[in-house]
Amino acid sequence: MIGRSSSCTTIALAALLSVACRGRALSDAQNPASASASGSSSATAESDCTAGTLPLRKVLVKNIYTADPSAHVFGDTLYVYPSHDLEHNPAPNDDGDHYGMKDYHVLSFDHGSCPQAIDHGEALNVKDVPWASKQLWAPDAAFKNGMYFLYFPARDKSGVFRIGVAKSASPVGPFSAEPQPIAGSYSIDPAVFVDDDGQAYMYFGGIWGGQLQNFRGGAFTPSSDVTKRVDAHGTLPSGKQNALGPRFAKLSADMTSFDGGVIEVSIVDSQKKPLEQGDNQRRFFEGAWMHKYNGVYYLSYSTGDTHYLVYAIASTPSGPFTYQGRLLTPVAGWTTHHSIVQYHGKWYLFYHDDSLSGADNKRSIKVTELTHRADGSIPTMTP
Ligand code: FUB
Repeated sequence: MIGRSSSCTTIALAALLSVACRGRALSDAQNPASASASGSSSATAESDCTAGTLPLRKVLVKNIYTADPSAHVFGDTLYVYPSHDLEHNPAPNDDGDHYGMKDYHVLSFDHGSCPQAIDHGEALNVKDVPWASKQLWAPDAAFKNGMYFLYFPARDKSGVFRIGVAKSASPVGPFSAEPQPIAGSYSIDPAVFVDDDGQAYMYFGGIWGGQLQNFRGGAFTPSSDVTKRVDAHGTLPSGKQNALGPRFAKLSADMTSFDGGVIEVSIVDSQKKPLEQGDNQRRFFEGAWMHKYNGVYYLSYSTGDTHYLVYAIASTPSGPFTYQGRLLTPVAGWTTHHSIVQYHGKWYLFYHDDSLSGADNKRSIKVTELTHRADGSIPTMTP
């Protein structure tokens, strides 16, 4: 695989090799593109570390731009599956064409005295996905029966976002893509949650450039204006109507298809009234994530144009979810996207910002600690 370093290919050796993979000079941080071209490596400088803890609220990866971090613990190792932002400067638009990502890199963290991100190099490239044309957006991963699954959105050859799956025997890839997107999938930002009984579910969807509003009738309907969405086709609900919710599907036992139909998740307020589309401080925009704490299902997501990460809770994985509050105040940059993971007894919120580049489409992942109060609520964090 292009960009993969032979010294970082097998995760069984990751802890050992992390020393060899470390030490990329800080000057790479000022030029991620040049560092990326030279292949995989660790990206965190020793000076960024505090012994025994993940480097909190600091740029975790400096050799490439990374975003949309989906964190998972497989075995005893913390892995992050991010988007890989490119060193390019296209004109921004509401369709998100400036997020033109072409491949994925998987990261792992060596939980030594100074945990650091290890970049395992290219894990999947859009040219190796038979059905996809462009824009490898926010991915996620799951493990079942000895196999690792990478779930990812991309535009198909006709420009419609679908969700694909790729498989590997290794958590860091390389991943081999299925020839077709998951039947019945659409839009962006898959998040796969495996419940205590082993059943896996996918949450997905995103409005505006993520095209969720184009699937209100089931099939894709083009929209003439993705931000105003007031035409008869592919439009968002009006401000007082119920907001579009993330989509939810049960995954089949082999993890590569939906078992049954896709349903829309309802997010309601404390009076059990569905959030309205015009309530853009609270309604779903994109970037759904699921974690479970003390038997309660926590759905968290981005509010998009108001730039918050917020959460809602339910007693079942399909909801309805009751809105609770904000997880994270706005980061530097337009997009905000996260994951929540428990690792070595602590809970963490992974997120991204554009502090390294100053450009919306060149983001860098960070992490901060997340806590649950005695009543299960989560204090609002600041980036
Ligand atoms: O990274 C591309 C898109 O930006 C993601 O799919 C969204 O969640 C937003 O972060």
